[in-house]
Formats: sequence, structure tokens, C-alpha cells
Amino acid sequence: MDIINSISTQLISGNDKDVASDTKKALDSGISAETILNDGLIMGMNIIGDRFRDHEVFLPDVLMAAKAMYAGMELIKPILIKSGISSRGKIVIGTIQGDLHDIGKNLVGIMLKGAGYEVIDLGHDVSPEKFVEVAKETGATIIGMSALLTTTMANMKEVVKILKNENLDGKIRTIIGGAPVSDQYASDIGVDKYSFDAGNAVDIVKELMA
Ligand code: B1M
Repeated sequence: MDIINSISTQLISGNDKDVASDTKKALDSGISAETILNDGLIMGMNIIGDRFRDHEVFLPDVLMAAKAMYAGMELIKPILIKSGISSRGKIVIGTIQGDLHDIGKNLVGIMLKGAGYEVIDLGHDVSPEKFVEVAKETGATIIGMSALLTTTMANMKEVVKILKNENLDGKIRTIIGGAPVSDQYASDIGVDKYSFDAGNAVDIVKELMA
């Protein structure tokens, strides 16, 4: 089995130590951080997600897989962040209220920092009010929201409403991402842009800040 397949397989089994040692081996052998992330870690996470949906595995298995994902992410994070010089603009990010999923949102934060943006990460289960309050306090010009649950994604609409009520729409722009949302959903709820992955989030932020 090649090393990338092994990362994915160990992640699915929730073996955080093996994911870490395989990730290290892959980096040492010259495989790029992006390949490890997309073809190893994210690939494994998608498989565990499908098995969870099909009731082949249960919540503790998903939790262990998430822990293993973080074990790999910790090692590639410094490479993805690279320079770490943050001066191109400020963006507030977080996972919307009611939702505890934070792996994708954290990846978005890592990629934005790597591209030179100052990222204020509010974590998960963030209320619409908090997003706006912190953006105003810090002078951030973009709010980036992540959602993984269909049951709580509608909370993102509240951010748009608050910005409109406070005459801040156009001054503070909004981006959403996460598995259940789409371009269509972004336009339905009045969000400026939808982004499909962490790399694309960087392109969208660049476009909005241009
Ligand atoms: Co949960 N979970 N989970 N879960 N979980 C999903 C989302 C689910 C699709 C699984 C399934 O049924 N197949 C399902 C949601 C179904 C639905 O809403 N219709 C689900 C469920 C049901 C639940 C619970 C309700 C289960 C329960 O308790 N019965 C519960 C909810 C808890 C809560 O939030 N209130 C729950 C809990 C958990 C864990 C805690 C065990 C764990 C999260 C750990 C953590 O995040 N720290 C977990 C996990 C790991 C998943 C899956 C398996 C993987 C998610 C993930 O991290 N993917 C997920 C199934 C799946 O998505 N395939 C699932 C990897 C990550 C890199 O991808 O987050 O999509 P993703 O991010 C991508 C893009 O979407 C994008 O960029 C990233 C890639 O570059 N992106 C953005 C994301 N945010 C962005 C923001 C942007 C731009 C791009 O701009 C701001």
C-alpha cells in the first residue's frame, strides 16, 4: 500500500499515531502537503463520512477519525502557512451557531494565513451577533462562515440581516462554505460569495478585497 493510501486507511481506523508517522514519512519522501491533505486526509474523512451516513460506523469512530485528521493536519500546517506574514487584510471566520464541525473551517484559516491575511478565528457554534460584533471591533472587512449541518445552516442568514440592519452590507462582505451549502444557497440568503474549498476561499477573499 502506498503511503497516501496508508494515511487514508489509518485515518478511517482512527489511528492518530499512525496517521502522524505516515504523514511525516510522506513529507520526508517529498510528497507535497497539498497531496497529503487532499488525497490522504480529506479522502479518508470523506470515506468515514459516507460510512457514518450508511450506519456502517458510529459517532465514536467519526470522533477518532477527526482526532487522527488533526494529528496529520498539525504536521502539514506549518508548510501550508509558510511565511505567516499577515498584512493583506482582516477576515473573521467561524462555524455557525449550532454546528460543532471545525476541521474544514480550520483548513480555511490555515490557507488564508498562508496567503498573508490576518485571520480572527471565532471557533465553532458562533452566534450571528458575535460574527458582526467582532468584525466591527477589529475592522475586518470579510466574515467567513462555515456550515456542515443542514439543520443549522439557516443561521447564516441572520448575519446578512444584521449587516443590512446596521447599514454594513457592502462594507463587510460575507463568504460561506461547507458541504451542505452552494452558490445557489449563498445567493438565496444574500451572502456575497460561496466557496467550495480552502484554496478557493483564498481566491474569493482576494477577489472581494481587490
Ligand atoms: Co458530523 N456530520 N455530526 N461530526 N460529520 C457530517 C457533516 C454528516 C454529513 C455525516 C453524514 O451523515 N454523512 C452529517 C450531517 C448531515 C446533515 O446535516 N444533513 C453529520 C452529523 C449528522 C453529525 C451529528 C448530528 C451526529 C450526531 O450527533 N448524531 C453531530 C453534530 C454535532 C454538531 O455539530 N452540533 C456530528 C458530530 C461530528 C463529530 C464531532 C464527530 C465530527 C466533527 C469533529 C470536528 O469537526 N472537530 C464529525 C465529522 C468529522 C463529520 C464528517 C464525517 C466529516 C466532516 C469533515 O471534517 N470533513 C461529515 C461527513 C462529510 O462531510 N463527509 C459529518 C473534512 C473537511 C476538510 O471537509 O468540513 O467539508 P469540510 O470542509 C471543506 C469544504 O466544505 C470547504 O473547505 C473544506 C476543504 O478544503 N469549507 C469551506 C468548509 N467550510 C468553509 C468555509 C469557507 C470556505 C470553504 O469560507 C468561510
